[in-house]
Amino acid sequence: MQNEEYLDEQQLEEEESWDELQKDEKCAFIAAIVTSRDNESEAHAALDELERLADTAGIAILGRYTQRRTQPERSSYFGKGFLEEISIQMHQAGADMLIVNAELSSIQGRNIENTFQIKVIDRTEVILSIFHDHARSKEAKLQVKLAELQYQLPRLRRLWGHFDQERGSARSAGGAASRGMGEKQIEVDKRLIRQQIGKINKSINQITAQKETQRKQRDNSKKICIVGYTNAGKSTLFNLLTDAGVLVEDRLFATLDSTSRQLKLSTGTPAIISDTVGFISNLPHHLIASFRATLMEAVDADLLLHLVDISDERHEYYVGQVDEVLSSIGASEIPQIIVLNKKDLVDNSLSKMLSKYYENAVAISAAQNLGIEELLLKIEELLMENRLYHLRLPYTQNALVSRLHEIGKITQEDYKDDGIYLSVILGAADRYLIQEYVIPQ
Ligand SMILES: Nc1nc2c(ncn2[C@@H]2O[C@H](COP(=O)(O)OP(=O)(O)OP(=O)(O)O)[C@@H](O)[C@H]2O)c(=O)[nH]1
Ligand SMILES: [Mg+2]
Repeated sequence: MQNEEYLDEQQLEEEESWDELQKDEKCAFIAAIVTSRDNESEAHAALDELERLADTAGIAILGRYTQRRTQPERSSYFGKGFLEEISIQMHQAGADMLIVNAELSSIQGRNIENTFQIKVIDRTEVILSIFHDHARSKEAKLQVKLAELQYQLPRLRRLWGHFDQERGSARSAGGAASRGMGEKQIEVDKRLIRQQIGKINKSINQITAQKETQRKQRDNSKKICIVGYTNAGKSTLFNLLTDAGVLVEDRLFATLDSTSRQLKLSTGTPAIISDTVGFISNLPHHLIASFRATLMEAVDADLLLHLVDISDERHEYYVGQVDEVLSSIGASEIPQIIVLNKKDLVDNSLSKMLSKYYENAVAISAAQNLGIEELLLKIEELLMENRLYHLRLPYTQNALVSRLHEIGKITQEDYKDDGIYLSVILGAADRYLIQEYVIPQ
């Protein structure tokens, strides 16, 4: 039964209102501000990443520019002279738009477009458009739509600026009147967008509740979640471990949905492993909020496999960025294995050095099936956090003794006058059962 309060897939397709990136606009310049605090090579690496994002979004980059400034210009982000120069260069090169490596305010975007006749989009819009194109499931589509609407809401004035301009030039005497109409329209649109946001939130909450139920049903299984920077090889590893056949591609954000499968561990402990959406530095916060349901997979895990592409020289920076996202979603306390992937592409000495450098690290190649045995052993070790405990239990705790036989491995059992002496290997999750009976060593 279709509840009209909820958005269905068909509605989503019909309400396709994402027009920031037109499909025929395919050439761009990219630009960034470099401040005195920024490291030059980091700034260039960030522009490389933006170029990669643009490429994934189907935009060719014709030129890249940086401006040195102490801080961005409030009204136009870049300085006037820089924008004038860029505008000339862009027209000469036939570039359709400028991509800025930051999140622009509505005013900055409007000023750049109106004063310098440059169509401008920011990094967030590029990421949103990639998410938009890659979303397949109803859940992912809803989540992307929500992020898009939240991004558009404070920027409506800029979008309506185009409308006012057109009206103004068509009827020069009616400029003031049409500006007034634009203002009214902005109010109407804002209300409509807020309503839509409300509906989408309801639908997402419904999906979250369903997922919660599913999670509860598999509650006795250990949960492992593969996380990492986009393109690190998460889906490749997931497929290798589970034969799931998830899409693997050499492009950013190939995966937006989370997929879960059973993982067989040699101890026989039931475990569920999930592949999920990749992270990126400065992930737009609307996307983090919208993808809450998907990211819950990580928040809910007993163990994170934090995949790192060690063939990329920025790997250490990526680890920091992923940790930042993990902490922003409340997953920083979950035990992690640092999985150093793509070791087939680097020197043996580097992967060995990095395995020592990071705590709980294993070097693998998901594509070449190298190091997987060692990874599985590490997973078991961390997942179970198995430890040996020496206990003395009163005879009234007979039921607990039977329980420990079921869930742990008893290495010694002695029935003495003052109680039952047990030595038991137990996982961390069950430690609470025995805490008060542990004999201090
Ligand atoms: N050489 C090499 N390539 C790998 C390895 N693992 C993955 N790749 C390649 O890296 C690219 C990205 O792999 P994916 O598994 O799609 O990466 P992902 O982390 O799931 O990426 P997103 O879902 O886009 O965030 C693909 O071209 C893979 O073939 C590896 O061990 N060695
Ligand atoms: Mg993937």
